[in-house]
Amino acid sequence: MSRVFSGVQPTGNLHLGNYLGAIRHFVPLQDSHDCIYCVVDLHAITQWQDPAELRANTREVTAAYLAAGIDPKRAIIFNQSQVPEHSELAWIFNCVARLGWLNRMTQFKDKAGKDREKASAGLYVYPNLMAADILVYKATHVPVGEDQKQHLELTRDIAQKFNHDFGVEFFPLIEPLIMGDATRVMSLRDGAKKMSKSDPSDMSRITMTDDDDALAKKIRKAKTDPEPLPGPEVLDAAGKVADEARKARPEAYNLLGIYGALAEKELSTVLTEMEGQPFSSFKQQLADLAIATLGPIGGEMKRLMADPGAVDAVLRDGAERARERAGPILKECQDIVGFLRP
Ligand code: AQP
Repeated sequence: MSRVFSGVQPTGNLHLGNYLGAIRHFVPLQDSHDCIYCVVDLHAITQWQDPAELRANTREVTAAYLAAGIDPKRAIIFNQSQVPEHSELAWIFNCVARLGWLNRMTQFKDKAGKDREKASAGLYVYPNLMAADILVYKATHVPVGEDQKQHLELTRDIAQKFNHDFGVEFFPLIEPLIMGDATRVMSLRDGAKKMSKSDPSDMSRITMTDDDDALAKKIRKAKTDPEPLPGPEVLDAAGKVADEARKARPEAYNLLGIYGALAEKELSTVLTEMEGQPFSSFKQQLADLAIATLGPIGGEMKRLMADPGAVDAVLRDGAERARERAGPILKECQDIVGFLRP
């Protein structure tokens, strides 16, 4: 059975993009794969985190996994810092990856901003730790949002260089699993920017714990344009919206994509249903749908977060099972590198 690994950072404000781009896809994979889902707290501290909030956010992501339908008996759920094999393999990868490769990573440029000198060294080598997260389990399939594609390519490069340098076929070459239409959910305030935890405006994102009123309000106030909704004629032969059409109406296509993802309908179907409608009536339907689909998940998350002991027990059990898998792979890797294990 092939192995899946993915992770979400406990950096607060877990949002619809994290859900539609990643967490939602984790659930059905449990039926066909050996699944390992991590709360990546080591990644989170590449930028400043308040310690008490980090602990609370770690439980929040765990609660989101559980509320979305991940079964902790079948899949492994744990937090990264409790499985030290991740950091140990990451150090080896720091010595495999080339500076030139890291210099090309757009996420570092985005997150470091203008004052790169002040970014942490951890933020710079983040992709090496991400490669270690995946390869310490020899996972082959990685469900992530489209924004993580470049990091997955780097993971392949690291695996390939390691195998080549040491003359082995040890690490597998991974396959990104980027699924569904709404793989990149955009901000509700600016359709050119991705929905993100760190956007200063709470109105830019739908968070997974928003209550019905907040969901309705955020959708009602989402930025739009004055035109009625387009119909299926905007789709090209491959069933996609051409880049130019999307650029002309980014907010409209973002909301239509969200609707399709939540309703589990193809974009062509959504366009046929909504063609010619004004945003006011479409937004009402989207708000009703969001309340029906996301509301119960948010409610279950709140219930779980009120019982931290139960959430922690899931993480403890998961870390133990994760170490059972990662330990032998790391040891074999150390033998290949030439570390003496007396
Ligand atoms: N807007 C998005 N659309 C689709 N997928 C998204 N993901 C994140 N934003 C979107 C996917 O969510 C998973 C977990 O992401 P992460 O916790 O590692 O955080 P991130 O990728 O850095 O993005 P965030 O949540 O928006 O945080 P900030 O504000 O810090 O950049 C990943 O699979 C990611 O692809």
